[in-house]
Amino acid sequence: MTRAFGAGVLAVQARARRYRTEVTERRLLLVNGPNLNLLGTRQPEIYGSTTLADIEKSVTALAAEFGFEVRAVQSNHEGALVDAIQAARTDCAGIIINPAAYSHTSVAIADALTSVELPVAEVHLSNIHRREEFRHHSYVSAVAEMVICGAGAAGYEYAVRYLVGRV
Ligand code: CA2
Repeated sequence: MTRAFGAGVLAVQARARRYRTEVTERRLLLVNGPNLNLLGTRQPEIYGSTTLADIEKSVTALAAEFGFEVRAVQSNHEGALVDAIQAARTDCAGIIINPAAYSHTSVAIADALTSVELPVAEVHLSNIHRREEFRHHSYVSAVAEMVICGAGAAGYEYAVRYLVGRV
């Protein structure tokens, strides 16, 4: 009786694992941090004229070519970004993140990215190393597998190509 129950539990766990594996391999989390909701409306000389909606659409379309879904999240709030990253642990295969200003300040976001144990691609539209000194350091870069900056919106597409080839 105990054995049968035990076997049932194992079967359920095996099914759950199979399901989680399938889902995990087919979804990327795309995270954009504070003020990136304003993309395309101001400072086009630095950030270009592409809107965040354009970026989310092109990332989604490109990922779909490789059989991946995309969950897109933008928030101006650090805790909401941490929550979105934590939620990806069980159902995403990788994370593309532009942490925006939190790149330079947030140990919490870096810790969340470490804790989910997923490959992380960090994207910056501008070349942060050619800008003010305070933008030269990113806490996220230390936990990201790949970092791309200065390529504009195309940087997100490079990140998709990296992650789908990686997972
Ligand atoms: O170059 C990037 O992608 C940044 O992550 C953008 C952040 C900045 O703090 C980082 O140093 C580099 C700022 C995003 C602000 O986005 C705006 C977009 C349009 C208008 C105003 C702000």
